[in-house]
Amino acid sequence: MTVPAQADDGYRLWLRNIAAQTGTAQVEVHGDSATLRIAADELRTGLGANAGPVVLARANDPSIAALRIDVAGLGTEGYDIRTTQVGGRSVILVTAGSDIGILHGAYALLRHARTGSDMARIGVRGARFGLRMLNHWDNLDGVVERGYAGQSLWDWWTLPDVRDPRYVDYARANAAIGINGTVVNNVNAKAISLTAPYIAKTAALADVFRPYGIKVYLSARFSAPVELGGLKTADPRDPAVAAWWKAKADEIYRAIPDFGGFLVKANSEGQPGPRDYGASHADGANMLAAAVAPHGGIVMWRAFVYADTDPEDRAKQAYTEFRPLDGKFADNVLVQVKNGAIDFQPREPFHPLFGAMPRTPLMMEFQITKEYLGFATHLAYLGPLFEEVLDARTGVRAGETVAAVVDGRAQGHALSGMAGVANIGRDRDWSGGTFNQANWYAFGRLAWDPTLSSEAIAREWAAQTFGNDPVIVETVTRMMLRSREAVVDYTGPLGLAHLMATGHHYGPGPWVDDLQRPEWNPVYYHRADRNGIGFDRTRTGSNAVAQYAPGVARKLADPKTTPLEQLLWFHHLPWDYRLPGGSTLWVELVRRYDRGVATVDAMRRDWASLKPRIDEERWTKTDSFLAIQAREARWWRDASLAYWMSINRLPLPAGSPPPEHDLAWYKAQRFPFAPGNPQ
Ligand code: GCW
Repeated sequence: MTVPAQADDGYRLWLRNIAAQTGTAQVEVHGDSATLRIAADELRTGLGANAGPVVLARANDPSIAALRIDVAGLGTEGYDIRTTQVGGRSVILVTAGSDIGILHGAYALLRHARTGSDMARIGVRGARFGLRMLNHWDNLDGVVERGYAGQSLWDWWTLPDVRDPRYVDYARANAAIGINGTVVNNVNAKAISLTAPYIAKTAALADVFRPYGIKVYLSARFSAPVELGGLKTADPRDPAVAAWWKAKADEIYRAIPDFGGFLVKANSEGQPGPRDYGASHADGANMLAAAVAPHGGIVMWRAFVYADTDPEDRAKQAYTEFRPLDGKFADNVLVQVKNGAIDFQPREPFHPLFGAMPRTPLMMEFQITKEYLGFATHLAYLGPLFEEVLDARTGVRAGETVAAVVDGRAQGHALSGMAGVANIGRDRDWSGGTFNQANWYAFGRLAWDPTLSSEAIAREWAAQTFGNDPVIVETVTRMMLRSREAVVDYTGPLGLAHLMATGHHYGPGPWVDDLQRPEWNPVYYHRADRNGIGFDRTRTGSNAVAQYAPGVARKLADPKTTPLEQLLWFHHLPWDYRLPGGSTLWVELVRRYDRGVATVDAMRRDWASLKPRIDEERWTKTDSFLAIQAREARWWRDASLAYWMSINRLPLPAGSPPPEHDLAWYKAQRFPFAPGNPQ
């Protein structure tokens, strides 16, 4: 019987050391820098004495130059790890073209030690995406929009004087999974972030992150020249506006010489932008890009736009607006596109812009925080969601995947990247629950290497988080791999989406039909009536399918060739529509709701079986969370079915239990202080 892991509050994330029991490793460093010192310290304390000796040296260091290790193909952050002879003895050599590359190599070595995998298999690794970025939706008052792990980690009030040691631990955790950038303030930005006192605060964070290879970026409020500069306009074509931004960029770079650049949410959900002046998104992005270009900065311009005045299917609007701008963006601009065309739903087809703007680097935006997947309490491992999108075939060029579009090499783009909306807060365990840490982890690992499987990532995370006990790793991995599909099943199966309650987005609200903007209402998305359900996005409806490449569009235009998982996303079908297996749409819908509930029950049983093997604190918290999830999965299922039945008047298939309450009860539920919804 394995001894249960020691007391653990989850603070250490994937950096739990095994060295305590076995002494420290022998590590020899050639050269000196803050980064190399970190790499050496991490290995000394993190590797057991049985490992090593380890040598850290740049490939051109005289001590190893004779080995002629070719690091040219590794990029500025990649590494080479090998067992070889240095100075007459056999060592594990971690080398790279840069100190940051060596640091990434050191973390890779630690990961292999902690997961018990074969050192010989580490080899040579370069990052596939250049920008691997967290987006913090953190407000300056400490509230995190869609954050469920407590207050913002950044204590803006005491910065820049107080450099909370947690900032260092944040950088360590991120560097260990390859993250190299962080946007520290919300995309719903306040101009005050660009004032001198706040620049100084951000500069303090940048100082802490720098040796870990992590750059800081800021969300920029487009109207800042008016709000801070007293100008009459923020029109990007106005020379005074451009000059204001240029001076602002110069000011920022004086404080933060390696400042990364700006992220912008423009003309979306009430944010100001170039469209306010009749200028295009390209005009806006290029004006900002010109301000940061002399310093090597970049602009990430979000494509998440939909207008309240536009009657077009919301799923089509970003494509309609951005595709004509392909080729019009400056070289240091990336267009940041959410994984799907609506909004981080538990499942969405990949965004049709991927593949459709070959002359523009497109940055992937995922949501790591679980706004639509049960907040912090539901166990939903997002690895399979990320993987599904990255692996999707665009149909534009032979074999092209979304990951290949984002990587941009085929198009010769110098920039590439992936952003994840962070799930990090001041909670002791950072992410509001142990399993949420896995989503942060999986995001980082896939941004480094999108060919990794979500299963492999789950395994390595489980081993580092709970210890390398095969029973734990097997059971935890099984729970994780089923979990996201369970959420899809009990919240919106068969391609249904956007059925949540208003504002806070907590719990079901498929009946909501009274919000000001049509596309804010769940009824807009499911279109259920007496006869059928689903959004017709074929030629007879919004024709959103035509935004995909012809081969993909053809498949999606026919319900028979549309994957069941996306059926009602693209089609409005009768309740008695026959599915390939022979059952009706209604029966299959109910079956999936039931399956979602049953999967959560199975996850609970799995977790219960691990009680003797997992430390008390983390076991109990997850156990309580699973109890919440089991209750809320039933609530989602029951409320949704009560509502669908009020519309279609169909009975439940035999064996499927009736909803616990009547529809009026579900409609009457209110959640005034649900988290993550800034007031
Ligand atoms: O998912 C929606 C969220 C908003 C968010 C917006 C966005 C930051 O509900 O809270 O605003 O997306 O991505 O801009």
